[in-house]
This record gives sequence, structure tokens and C-alpha cells, in this order.
Amino acid sequence: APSADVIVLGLGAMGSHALWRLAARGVDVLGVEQFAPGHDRGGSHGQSRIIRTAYAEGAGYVPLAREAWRLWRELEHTSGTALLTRTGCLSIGPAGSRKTTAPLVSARTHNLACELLPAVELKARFPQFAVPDDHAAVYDPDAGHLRPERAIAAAVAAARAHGARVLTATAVVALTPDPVRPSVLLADGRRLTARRIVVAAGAWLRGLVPAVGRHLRIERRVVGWFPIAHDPAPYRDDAMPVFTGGDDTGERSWYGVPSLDGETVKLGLHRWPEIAEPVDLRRGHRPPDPADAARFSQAIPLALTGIDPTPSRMQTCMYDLTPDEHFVLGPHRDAPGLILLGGFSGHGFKFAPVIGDITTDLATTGTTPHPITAFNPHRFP
Ligand code: PYC
Repeated sequence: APSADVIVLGLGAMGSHALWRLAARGVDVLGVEQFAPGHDRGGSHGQSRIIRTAYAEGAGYVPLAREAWRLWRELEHTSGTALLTRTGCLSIGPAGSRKTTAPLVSARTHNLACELLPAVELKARFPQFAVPDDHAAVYDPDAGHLRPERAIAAAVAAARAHGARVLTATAVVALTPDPVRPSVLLADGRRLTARRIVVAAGAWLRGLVPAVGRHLRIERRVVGWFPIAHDPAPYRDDAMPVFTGGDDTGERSWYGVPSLDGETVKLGLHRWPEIAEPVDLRRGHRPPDPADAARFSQAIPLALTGIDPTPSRMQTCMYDLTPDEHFVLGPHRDAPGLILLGGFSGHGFKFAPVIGDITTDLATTGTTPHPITAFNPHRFP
């Protein structure tokens, strides 16, 4: 069986970038993926992902977002591939709601150049958005979108250029959290062992490491691409920011990315009350259907102007949510050779390269200069 100093399980967003950072920093590393890198059965696909800096989920994420941004540019340079487009981000909500205050807290804490736009100004500057008079928005200029499939391919290629090896179509059926030397059992009966095993299995963390994974809620989500009714120019990513909008109840809450194809705008809903079924975890998520399309028809007019509320295309993915929606990142309490990455709770993709760097710190020195105590895998009772 192949062996390496460090094994990375799962080559989605987090695993592929961990593979890259480990290999780039001289570690002998092997990546193991049950399907193929860039697949669409987990939570690492969808053509575009949002990156933001004035982070509404907590000011503690801002230094991570900045370092991730630097590493995204490094990966673009290394791979010769465009991955990050800066568009700015609008966070739109009732004036005084968390949507318009939380990004400003991060901006104030870290001296970021954000603007608060009252409804009148917002409508004048960005007529693409449906904005009631009692709403406002925060504009974060240090934001944009990423290309997830390209990024994963670039990270795996960069890792390989540094000597990383990759096993695809290789499923792991069990993981032994041995306190001295962890190992994994492959579906074909082989056992792999390493000094460190990085578990970056997304929704599959639940089955592989039940002690931590049992706290994850796995949810099915759908995103849609909606046709631009008339002139596409104002909806392209050189004229329109990425956006997140809604109210503080979470019941009405959406996000989206301007047009990359000149025909459609992407939109997703944060609240999508469907728990994944075991079959979804075996083969990837159930494909979209007409009931999914119907869910969007109310949201589109609330969010955007000039957009057809019937999607021309949809995709499903899996969210792996922790109870507090902060990440899981750190060693397993009983088996320090296992480094657990997971629970990215629908907002992790943008951080993938810095998560990969932190993983490399942990795998090589056992510690990291980045603040990760909030991500302690064992914080849930
Ligand atoms: O983190 O910006 C984000 C995001 C948008 C949709 C899901 N997550």
C-alpha cells in the first residue's frame, strides 16, 4: 500500500488546499479522494463562491480572510489561472439589522474601508437590487467571487508539482483514532497509516469521526441560475457586486453572484429546510426538481430587479453545519495524529488556502500562529 508522512482524506475545497500547502512546504503527502477532485456530490462545487473581508460572522475571521486573499493570489500566480474576481459585496437588510451592522463591527475593528449606503443611495448606485425604503446596505470593497472547480484543480496540480501523490476513486470505510499512529481502512481492504491524517471529508466527517461528526447537521441546499430579462451589462461581474440580503430572522435570507456567463445571475437561499438522507451521503445529493424551483419564485423579486424568477439551471450541494456555525479545525482529543477539518457551515470555501496553511502548521509543528481556539473540534457538549 502507498504510504506518506501525512495523508489527506478528501480533496474538496479544504483537502485540495491542505494538499497544496503541505506539499509546497516540503511535506511528503498523499491525497485520497472517494470520487475525483472537483466533483459535485459534496459542498465544493457551483462555479462561483463568495469571498468577503468585513466578516459578519465575527471580527476574528478578518485576519484569516486577508491571509486567504493573499494565498488565492499566490495560487493564481502559480497556476496561471484566474480564480478571484474583486467585485465588492453588498450586505442588504432592514436599516439597523445585523445585515447592516455586523460587517461594520468587523470593519471598525480592523480598519476596513466599508460604506453604509441608505436605501436612496443604494438604489441609485445599484438599481439591480430590490430595496425597500427602510433598508440599507454595507458595501465591502474587499470582496468578490472565486471559481471553486478551477481552484481545486489548480491546488491539486500545484501540490503534485511539489511531489504530492493522489489516489482517486478510493473510498475510506473506517478510520482508527489510534493515539499513537492513526490509520484508515480503504474499501478495497488495504490499510493506510501515517504520522498525521488530515480528515477533510465534508459531510462524510459524520460517519468517519462520530465523536465530533455527530454534532454536524447535514443539509441539502439548492442554488439556481436566473435569466437576466433585458440588457445583461449591469448584471455582469464588472458592474455588480456579490451580495447577501434578507432579514435577521434568517427565514428570508439569500446571497448571490453576478453574471459570469452574460445570461444568468446565481442566487441561493440560506434557509432550506431539508436534512440529508443516508443515501445522499453514499452517492451525493439528490438532484434538483420542480419543487426546488418553486421555492425560489418568491425570493427573486425580493432580492433583485430585472431577473426572471424561474431558474434556467439548478444545482444541489450539502451544508455541514456545526451548532454555532463556526468551523471545526484542530487535532482529535484522543488521537492527536488526526487533524480534523470540517463543519464549514456554508461559509468556509473562501478560507480554503489559509485553512490549508493552518493544517500544515499543525501537521509539522503541532501548533499555529493563527487564532483557532474558536474552532476546537471538541467544544460541543
Ligand atoms: O460565505 O458569503 C458566504 C456565503 C454565501 C452563500 C453561502 N455562503
